[in-house]
Amino acid sequence: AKTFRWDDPLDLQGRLTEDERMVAETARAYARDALMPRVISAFAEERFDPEIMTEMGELGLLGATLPEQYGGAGLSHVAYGLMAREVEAVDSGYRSAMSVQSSLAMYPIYAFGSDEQKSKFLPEMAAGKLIGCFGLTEADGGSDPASMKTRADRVDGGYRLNGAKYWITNSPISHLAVVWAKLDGDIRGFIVERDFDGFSTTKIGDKLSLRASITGDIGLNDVFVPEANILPGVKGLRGPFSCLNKARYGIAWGAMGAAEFCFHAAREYVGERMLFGRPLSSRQLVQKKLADMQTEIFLGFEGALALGRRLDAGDWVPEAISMMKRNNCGKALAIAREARDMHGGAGITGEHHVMRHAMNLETVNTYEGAHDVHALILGRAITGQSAF
Ligand code: TGC
Ligand code: FAD
Repeated sequence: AKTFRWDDPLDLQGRLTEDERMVAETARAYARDALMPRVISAFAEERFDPEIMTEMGELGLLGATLPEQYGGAGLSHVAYGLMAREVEAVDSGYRSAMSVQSSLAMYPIYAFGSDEQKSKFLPEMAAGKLIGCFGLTEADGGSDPASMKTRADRVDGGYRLNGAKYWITNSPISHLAVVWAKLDGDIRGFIVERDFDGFSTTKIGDKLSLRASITGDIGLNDVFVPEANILPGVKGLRGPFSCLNKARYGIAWGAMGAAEFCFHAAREYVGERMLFGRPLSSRQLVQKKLADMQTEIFLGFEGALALGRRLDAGDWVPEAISMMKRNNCGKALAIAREARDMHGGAGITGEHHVMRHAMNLETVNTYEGAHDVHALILGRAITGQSAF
């Protein structure tokens, strides 16, 4: 007779292809062996080791869904999601670095760039030798990117960019930034390289979340961007949102990876913790918490898997991505907080990792479209009325 697997109750593993299982195994081994030993000190010191990018590149974790010609491996969206699950089980900040490089910096160059731009940037980005960042958000209102003030003006041979971006993952260590700016009233994408005059980045300090990921601003002070560096293939908000679709989908998997780590940690802890003469795991209240966590995590993975298969079939709508990004981030955050509680005082230490996950997931629930913003995207689709 079949036995119930508490750690894979709906047989997720059994519905992956051989390639997907191999990718997940590679990502898991890297995450556990190379990322986990670094994370406590990186979080404490607000440090991101840039060599993580070249390590990920060597393992094929960057731009993996893109064709081989551009350094990718033509992998499925499901494989990409599985990588996010494994990396975020260690830290949301490391998954951020991977998401930004693959979905927000490489993808727009691949989807909307010229052949020259693709050949010049993508292979080195896939290798992690060139680090990219994505500049959409501005300080005056991240949820409303259409109100951006950063602008581009036409000049001889190219464009002149002025403005500022805020909350940009990896900007201080990036070699290039995909910057979104208004040109003649239309939002356009520009590849701004580190050595362009007038381009600057500063690290944002004192974050209490995602401390193992570097976040910064971008200053654009009369930056000349040559004609060769505008993304020719897209105009309007569809440009940045096409990238966000990919990244939000990956986050739906990643957030659940963090929650899954917390679930395993809580299960182990309560199994060993003796109180009132019995292990905590023998208590009804505690068992209910574990059952709730398990249920939400595996429903979340089911939704992410179903969505990934739709993306692979090229048959999907953005609202479905909003649903899974929103649900999985909100549920993961609640699970991480619950796991912290179940660890008692020990839960606040770095050693048990659960509080770090909860702190990180506060950001994950906000960036790439805040929890309530995705509710409004769904609400608009359900009612036909915009409540933004
Ligand atoms: P709206 O009128 O809805 O749309 C304007 C135009 O954009 C098109 N569009 C999309 N296209 C493709 N995919 C999508 N998901 C799209 N959503 C919208 C739409 O078709 C329309 O095109 P057109 O041709 O008709 O003009 O625009 P709105 O201004 O009303 O937007 C509302 C809202 C709230 C949905 C939107 O602005 C939003 O999603 N806000 C959240 C902003 C956000 O997600 N920012 C993320 C910044 S990047 C980031 O956080 C990276 S963190 C990375 C990490 O470290 O992991
Ligand atoms: P606001 O837009 O000011 O929202 C504040 C609150 O208001 C939220 O709760 C929101 O849900 C709510 N709200 C907004 N509109 C409405 C409404 N109409 N009705 C009701 N409630 C509403 N951006 C990038 O471009 N690139 C990056 O690489 C990047 N990395 C990031 C890394 C970190 C660590 C963080 C924290 C953010 C990052 N962001 C990045 C920015 C991120 O996308 C924004 O923080 C996010 O979109 C929310 O914008 P905001 O912070 O300005 O909040």
